[in-house]
Amino acid sequence: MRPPIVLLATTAAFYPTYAFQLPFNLKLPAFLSGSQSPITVPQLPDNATPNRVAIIGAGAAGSSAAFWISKGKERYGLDVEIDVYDKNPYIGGRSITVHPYEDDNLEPAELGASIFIKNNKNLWRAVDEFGLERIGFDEGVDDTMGIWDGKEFVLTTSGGSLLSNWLSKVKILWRYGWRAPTKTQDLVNTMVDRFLRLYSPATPRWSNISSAVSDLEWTEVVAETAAEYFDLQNIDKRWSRELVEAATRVNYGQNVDKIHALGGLVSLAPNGASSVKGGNFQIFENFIANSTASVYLNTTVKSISHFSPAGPWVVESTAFEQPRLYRSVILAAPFHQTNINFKASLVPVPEQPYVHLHVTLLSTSSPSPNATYFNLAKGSKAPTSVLTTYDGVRARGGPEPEFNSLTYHGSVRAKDGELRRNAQGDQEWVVKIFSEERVSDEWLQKVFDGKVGWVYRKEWDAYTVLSPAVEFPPVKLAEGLYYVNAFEPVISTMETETIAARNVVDLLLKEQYGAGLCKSSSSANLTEDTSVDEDFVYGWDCPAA
Ligand SMILES: Cc1cc2nc3c(=O)[nH]c(=O)nc-3n(C[C@H](O)[C@H](O)[C@H](O)COP(=O)(O)OP(=O)(O)OC[C@H]3O[C@@H](n4cnc5c(N)ncnc54)[C@H](O)[C@@H]3O)c2cc1C
Ligand SMILES: *[C@@H]1O[C@H](CO)[C@@H](O)[C@H](O)[C@H]1NC(C)=O
Ligand SMILES: *[C@@H]1O[C@H](CO)[C@@H](O)[C@H](O)[C@H]1NC(C)=O
Ligand SMILES: *[C@@H]1O[C@H](CO)[C@@H](O)[C@H](O)[C@H]1NC(C)=O
Ligand SMILES: *[C@@H]1O[C@H](CO)[C@@H](O)[C@H](O)[C@H]1NC(C)=O
Ligand SMILES: CC(=O)N[C@H]1CO[C@H](CO)[C@@H](O)[C@@H]1O
Repeated sequence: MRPPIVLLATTAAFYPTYAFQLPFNLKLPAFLSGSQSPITVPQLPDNATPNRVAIIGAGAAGSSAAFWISKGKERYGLDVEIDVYDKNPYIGGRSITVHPYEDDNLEPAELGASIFIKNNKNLWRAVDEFGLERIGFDEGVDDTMGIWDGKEFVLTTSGGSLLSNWLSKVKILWRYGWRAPTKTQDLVNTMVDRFLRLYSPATPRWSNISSAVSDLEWTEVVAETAAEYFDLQNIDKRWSRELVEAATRVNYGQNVDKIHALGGLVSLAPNGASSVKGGNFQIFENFIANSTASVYLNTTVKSISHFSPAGPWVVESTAFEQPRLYRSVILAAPFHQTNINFKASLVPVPEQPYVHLHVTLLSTSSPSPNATYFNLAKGSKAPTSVLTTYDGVRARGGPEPEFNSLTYHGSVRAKDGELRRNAQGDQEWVVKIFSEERVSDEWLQKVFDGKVGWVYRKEWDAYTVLSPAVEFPPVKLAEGLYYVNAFEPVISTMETETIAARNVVDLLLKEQYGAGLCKSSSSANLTEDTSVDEDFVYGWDCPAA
């Protein structure tokens, strides 16, 4: 029987269209690549199901998916075309920078995802392989950190922020005793050890998230709140309600009695946090550049339909006048935010709330925030990293902190390192504020003593609300349709998105091509192999066959 596709193909409905070829196959719609219309090359598909994969989203998940498919292609000698779509005009999604004063000559600041750690082996490896440069997150900032409860600082430390070096703060130990930090460090280490299984030759592979969570022995820590978990470990409540909460609020905008314990532990892990000089998005640009994907930016995918129960997928986007056919589709964006009209029967994806976050970047010539605002004595210096706890409200009925975090991030500098001075000849610092509500210009002038230079605001649906959970979104929405961001309710980071993408690609290559990411991926019994190289990163490297 002739596949129905041929009938439609003769109506010219599914001719592929090739637009302008730019570096790394960057294809922009015609209105971006000059006034010329895209050149249409009519070409009948040689069979009903073209060897083509659509990836929707060019953030950490989608860009790495393109990279992983290319790795698998190379290893198996597969012939697979890859199209990546993103509605944004840039690669990186929630990873993007802005330049102070929108001046490209100035060192940019991260507007979204900022930090990753050495144990984030995909990102770490990518930075090395792609010749990018890492910088310490708080490099050159000699700051003091305070935990603000809306009325007073429940804790202040000097020399480094909680973000990068939380445990080495002697004052923290004094306040909470030795046991809480030591025990917490053990719990974080255990979580990290389990996480590292994801890079081993015997990494878990999953077709549903519960199975991944169970393989990583995380079932318990995603099913209870951080508060419950730390209480069960007999850890001082003040420690979890103040210090752990400062970490969960700056990392995930959520309190310890709401966020799951894994979210709490991950928030405490950033020891030695790094960023990429010039912007983390460059990792994702390089994933794409080092793949064989064609990229369609500023292109919205409008609908996805199933051609016939066993036939190809039909993807309608703003890049092409005609829909394009695919053998498989990888959805690498939060399902409910895509506004894609799915005209097919899918495994239902439960509604997933995201934290709506206001990010305010600004420059100020005030070397520290207004001490009076923080009820400090006149003449004293307020901390330059202000984290927050909700415990003032919860336990003492006090006022709510007006922001989640307020952190200084070094001086405004030119790319050559030279300090930029404002019209008064003063140097300025870059400050980042995370808040649930918009912070007004008046508020900024008050908190920075009237010395505010540039201000930039952005609202994000930043990350999943990490509620305790025993059920997760489906990874496979239908035959040939895969969903990377199903992993986000477990944990939402750039790194875990690259891991979730790797898993989906492994699954897709297996199911659709009888292949995989690594040729030797089926070899069992590697768990026992303790001789595995520390530097081995599954996917980048493959176990010896
Ligand atoms: C302020 C902030 C701070 C953060 N801090 C950190 C941090 O320090 N470290 C860390 O690891 N993570 C951090 N995160 C989380 C991190 O950004 C995310 O976990 C990660 O970037 C998600 O990547 P993704 O590719 O899954 O999704 P996204 O980056 O959101 O990519 C999805 C892409 O899909 C595109 N898209 C959606 N619908 C369509 C459509 N219909 N057609 C075409 N394209 C579509 C979108 O335009 C988007 O570019 C932070 C996030 C925010 C917002
Ligand atoms: C999830 O996957 C595991 C093994 O991979 C399987 O045993 C289990 O039945 C799956 N659960 C669901 C709900 O599909
Ligand atoms: C993106 O495309 C739209 C039309 O779909 C156009 O109006 C807009 O200017 C483009 N954006 C950029 C940044 O080029
Ligand atoms: C500092 O904060 C206090 C209290 O909010 C406010 O009254 C004062 O005006 C601020 N100082 C400056 C210089 O803005
Ligand atoms: C794995 O180990 C078990 C027992 O240790 C053995 O029976 C089995 O054959 C091994 N499998 C492979 C693929 O080596
Ligand atoms: C698919 C692809 O382009 N892969 C290349 C990525 O970069 C490495 C080294 O730079 C090349 O060896 C691959 O061929």
